[in-house]
Amino acid sequence: MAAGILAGYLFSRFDWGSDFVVAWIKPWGTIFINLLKLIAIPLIVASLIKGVSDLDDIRQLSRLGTRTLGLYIMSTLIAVSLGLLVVNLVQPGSFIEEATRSDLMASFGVSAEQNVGRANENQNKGPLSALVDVVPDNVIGAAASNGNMLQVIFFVVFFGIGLILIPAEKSEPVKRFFDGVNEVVLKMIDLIMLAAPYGVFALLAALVVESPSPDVFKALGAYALTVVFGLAVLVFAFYPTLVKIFTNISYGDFFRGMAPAQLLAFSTSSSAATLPVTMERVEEHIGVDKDVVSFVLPVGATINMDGTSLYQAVAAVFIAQAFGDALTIGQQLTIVLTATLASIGSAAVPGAGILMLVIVLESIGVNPAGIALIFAVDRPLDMCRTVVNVTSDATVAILVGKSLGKITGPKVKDWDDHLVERS
Ligand code: DAS
Repeated sequence: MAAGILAGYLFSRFDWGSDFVVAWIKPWGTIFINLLKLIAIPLIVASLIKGVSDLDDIRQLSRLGTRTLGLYIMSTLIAVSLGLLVVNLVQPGSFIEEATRSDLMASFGVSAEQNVGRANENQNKGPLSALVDVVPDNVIGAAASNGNMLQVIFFVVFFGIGLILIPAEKSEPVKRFFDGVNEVVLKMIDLIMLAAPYGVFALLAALVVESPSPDVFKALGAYALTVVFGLAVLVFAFYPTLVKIFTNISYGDFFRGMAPAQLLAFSTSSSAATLPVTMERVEEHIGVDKDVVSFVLPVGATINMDGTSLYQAVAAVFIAQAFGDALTIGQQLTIVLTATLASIGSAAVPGAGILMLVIVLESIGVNPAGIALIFAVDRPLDMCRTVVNVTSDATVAILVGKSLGKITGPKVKDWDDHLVERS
């Protein structure tokens, strides 16, 4: 990140520097963004179909499953809505001055006509036009054309519903196939993310050379603070208050119980890597029974990412603002849907959130190349949103445990290392 900014600054000191960066360095950033856009559709197909079939397995677990699912989806919707609230209040994209905005749009190949055209197009249709636009008449065409991500999502969810309605002996091979496809796509993502430092370097060097004004970096700072503020409200206010109200577990006990898992989530940026510690903390130090913990938390690590969904809502609106694209209410409601679906589909690994952001941006017709704007600050934000993801999973496990009468209070190890209730 810093190297990219420094390189851009140094090259811009020479009259040949800008041309050199645009000709020989920026293309590597474009290639990196294209790779992210390339993997977006395979990722949404594989992860959503896996997500829908996972949801089906959860639904079948009667009370435990339906409560878990209901709370996870509710908390994600609240997180996305909070994200939209804070980003519309702070308006971090407005820190970019008009002169810089046109440089930025030129650098990312975004045309003002594109924004106006889409806005007019939306205005000229009837009240149900948004619903009609979601249903594709040709899924390959929808996948091929930009901005029709919602139509791809509609087909994939429809396919998933068909999958869970056929007899198990017929759906199992299909589920296994898509599990395999999901693994392959995740491996491709690992390879793409290896190129991330080089892609970010190239993108930032080009950004400094093509729109050198400091207000871009001021806007980036405002964006990062907006995300962190939203995440902090969730971790330090929303979740502990829910736990206090419904289980009477104090803030102190909640954070003493969760802190080791939250710190590991922060340092690894991976809910999956943190899962074993989250389970141990919720079971032994908060006191939720094993059968609830061993179901709710692994499911949460797979399909529940409140921090990621808040981040995607803020990032999508910020990028649109940076490109001078005032999103309609319909587009912002689309963000609620796609950010919720994207967080269900996101893998619990570092960087998954920014990948799924491509889906959210394409669903509202905002140029996904805009993620190059925010890539520079994504790593620290990934660490923060993973803490929220883990805390949200633990909160739902505690609430589900309480609702089933399966919280026995924090346990401690007695003299012969057995777990006993704390007296
Ligand atoms: N790092 C992901 C996780 O493990 C979250 C993200 O990328 O948004 O939860």
